[in-house]
Amino acid sequence: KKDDSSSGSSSGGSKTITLGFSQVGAESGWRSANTTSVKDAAKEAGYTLKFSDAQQKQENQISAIRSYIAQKVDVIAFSPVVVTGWDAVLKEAKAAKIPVVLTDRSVETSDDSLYVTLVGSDFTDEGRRAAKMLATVVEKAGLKGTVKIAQLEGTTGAAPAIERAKGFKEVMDADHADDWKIVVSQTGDFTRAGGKQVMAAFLQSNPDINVLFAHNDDMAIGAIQSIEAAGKKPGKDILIVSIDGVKDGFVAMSEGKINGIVECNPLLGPQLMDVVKKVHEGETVERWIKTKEGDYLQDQAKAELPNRKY
Ligand code: GYE
Repeated sequence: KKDDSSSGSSSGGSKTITLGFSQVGAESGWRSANTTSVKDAAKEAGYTLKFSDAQQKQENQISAIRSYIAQKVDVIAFSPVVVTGWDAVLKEAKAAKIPVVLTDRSVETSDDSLYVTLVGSDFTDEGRRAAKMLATVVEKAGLKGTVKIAQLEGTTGAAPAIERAKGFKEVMDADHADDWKIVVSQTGDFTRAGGKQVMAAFLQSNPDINVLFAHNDDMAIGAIQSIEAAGKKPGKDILIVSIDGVKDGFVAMSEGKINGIVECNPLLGPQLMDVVKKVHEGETVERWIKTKEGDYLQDQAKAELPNRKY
């Protein structure tokens, strides 16, 4: 389909697919598991993988994508750190006739032809599930009076941060408008250090917080350190709900420090390689290929822990 006669990767005969993948960074346990999954699956599929880590910086992702275009890879895949600002580089890929597949996170664009498909989770739904889970957690804990929520947001402008907050608020406004309140909300950039630091500040400014909603497990784990340092019991004095379901999150949950986790599956590699092949062969694929996920409460933590692969 594609004229790649000048590409170094087409060594005649049966040619392997060259995939350029620009990863967000290594900010969380989720991300490390995602990176391993992508690398393993590319190897398994027999593709040549060109991988780069953008260290959570959009400009690094843009230059990685430009270099994949210059190298004439067959397909470009990337997990965009933020939703906006991609049109120019995506147009360059389109002009070079290199299909682009989004993984994990989405982009905002006025031109739908700039990417083929997104392989990833429904973050708005994860936010809704987190709010519904919090209702169960609050009831189980017998928490009376106003539910005073601190929210640790993911990276500002990133799809999972925007959409998880949106889904959570949607359920909160619909079902708990009278008794739930988000009293503080700030980004912890999806990292442990960020979660720790921002939670310490929250506890200073709003010592009456009784719930933490963290957009990922790593920030919750960081926050737990600050909660304990403040002489409070995470999971008791401050109820915690987070998203991801990495092993360390399950460890904290089995210790009673996290009350519930909404799963977000990072093992997208095999699905991605499948889609890359189809796209490369010119097959039509769905616009959004969603990942399947579950919800876990504290009483399931010990049983589920040995099953966690990441
Ligand atoms: O929840 C977080 C990571 O985009 C779904 O990014 C991903 C998020 C994940 O840093 O831990």
